[in-house]
Amino acid sequence: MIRTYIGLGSNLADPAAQLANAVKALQQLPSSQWVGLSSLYTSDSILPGQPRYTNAVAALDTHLAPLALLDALQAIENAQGRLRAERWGPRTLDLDVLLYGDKVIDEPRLRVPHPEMQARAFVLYPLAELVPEAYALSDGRTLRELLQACPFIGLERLGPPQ
Ligand code: A4P
Ligand code: MG
Repeated sequence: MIRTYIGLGSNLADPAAQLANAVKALQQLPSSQWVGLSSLYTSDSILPGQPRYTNAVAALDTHLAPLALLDALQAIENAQGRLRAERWGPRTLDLDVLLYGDKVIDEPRLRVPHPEMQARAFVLYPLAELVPEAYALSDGRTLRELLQACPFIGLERLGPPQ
C-alpha cells in the first residue's frame, strides 16, 4: 500500500457538501483504505472574481497505480457535476494528487508532488495536520520549511465535516 494525499477544493454549489460527498466517494475507492481527513479551510480564490473556496486534504493508502488513482479521482469529479469548460474556472469539485508515497512523477497527465502545492497555504496547512512537519520532499525541503515560507494569511480554519 502507498500512502497518498489528495487535495480537495470546491467553490460552487455548497462547497462543504461537495467535499463531504467527495469524502464518501474516496472512502469507497477500490483497492484503497481510508486514513483520514484534515479540517476544512476557506480562503479567497487565488484567481480574482471567483467565489471563495473550501479546501481540505485527505489521506489514503492505496494499491492503485498513480494514473489509475487519477482516473478514479476524475470520475468522482465528473460524478459531482464538474464541467471542464474553462481551465482554472470555478468548480464544484477539484481533486488533486498532492503526494504519492515519496514518488516523483512527471508525466503529461500527472505531476507529483503537485507542482503548485509548495506555495499554497490552503494545501500546506491541511496537509500538515496529517503529515509530520519534518516530512521532506525529494529535494530535501521539509513541510515545516514550506509552511514557514507560506504564511497562514487569508485562511480560515473550520471544523471537520460531519
Ligand atoms: N494533472 C497534473 N498533475 C496532477 C495532479 N497531481 N493531480 C493534470 C491532479 N491532476 C493533475 O486539471 C488539469 C489537468 O491537470 C488534469 O487533466 C490532470 O491530468 P483540472 O483539475 O482538470 O483543471 P484545473 O483544476 O482547472 O487546473 P488545476 O491546475 O488543478 O488548477 P489549480 O491550479 O488547482 O487552480 N483558490 C483557493 N483558495 N483554493 C483552491 O483550491 N484552486 C484553483 C484551481 C484556483 N484557486 C484556488 C483554488
Ligand atoms: Mg485540478
